Amino acid sequence: HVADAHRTDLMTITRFVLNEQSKHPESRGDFTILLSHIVLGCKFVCSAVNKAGLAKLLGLAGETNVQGEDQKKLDVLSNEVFIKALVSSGRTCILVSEEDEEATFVEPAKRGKYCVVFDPLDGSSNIDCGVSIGTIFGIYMMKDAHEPTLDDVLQPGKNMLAAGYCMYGSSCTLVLSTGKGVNGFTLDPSLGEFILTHPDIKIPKKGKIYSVNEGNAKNWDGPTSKYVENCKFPKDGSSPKSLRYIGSMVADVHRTLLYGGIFLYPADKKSPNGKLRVLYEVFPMSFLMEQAGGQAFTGKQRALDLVPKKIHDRAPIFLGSYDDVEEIKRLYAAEEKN
Ligand code: P6P
Repeated sequence: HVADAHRTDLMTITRFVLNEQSKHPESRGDFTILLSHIVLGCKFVCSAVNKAGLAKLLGLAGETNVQGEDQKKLDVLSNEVFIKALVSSGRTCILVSEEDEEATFVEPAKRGKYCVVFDPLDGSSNIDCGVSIGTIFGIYMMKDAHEPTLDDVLQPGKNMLAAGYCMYGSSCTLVLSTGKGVNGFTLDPSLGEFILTHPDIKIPKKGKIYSVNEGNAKNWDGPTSKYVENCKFPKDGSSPKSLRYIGSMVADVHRTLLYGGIFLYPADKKSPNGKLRVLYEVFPMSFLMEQAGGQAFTGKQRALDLVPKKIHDRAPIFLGSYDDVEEIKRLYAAEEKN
């Protein structure tokens, strides 16, 4: 029935968000305008990533072009596209990007009330071998109408108004939540529109897959080691879980969201706060997981309750199916007691 709807009643992401926003009588369309600029950035990156394979011929990003000029690397190019799109939307006041050491404060003339945190091209080290990569983003409302400061983006993830990712893989899929569930949209290149293809995504309560970089096992703490051991040698006689690890967060999280299971990037002796960044990796993915009926845990607390101190803070993360994350919470709680 989605195919039929696609044929005649095009539910584009813009229409979908307009419908959702129209339920807020006070909304003036600012959020819809902001989102349409994020969508524009995703369409651009999708096109650039798909051409990346031909880069040598076309002299596109990351290569030297026919004039021998160094083209920008895709992640740098993507960052510039998103910064420009977000500033030109006239709806943002602060931008935090994985690519930029400092936050971008939008000039007063173009300022709006939203703060956007994003990783323009997460997993970009995987581009050359064709593995799916993605853009991850989260949206806060500035704390109150004043001169914007970093405090406006150092908010707990639970304060986010929306979060999402766009995965550049065999198809270009944008997964979004504005706090009322999770919906997935697939880019129809012939229309240049994202069409609703995955309405109201719910993650299975329990999964059969665990997703972690086993290469770090030497450095894991007790609870993580015990949890992974239980995945491989279940004590209750159930069948072992399968290991699936792509090493590109958007791809691993997208599979977890659709198939169920758990994604882990734990702390370890080398990196006591894990590797993944709080604002634009941990928070958006945790927001989506909770909205889809799953949960997200840092080893100490609910991930969305964390209050970042710096814009590039890292945190350990365990996210996915409700029951699977519950299991790791039990192991950390037991460790607390000892
Ligand atoms: P590791 C990619 O570099 C990334 O930031 C995430 O997309 C991915 O989940 C993680 O790092 C992979 O890290 O240490 O397993 O290679």
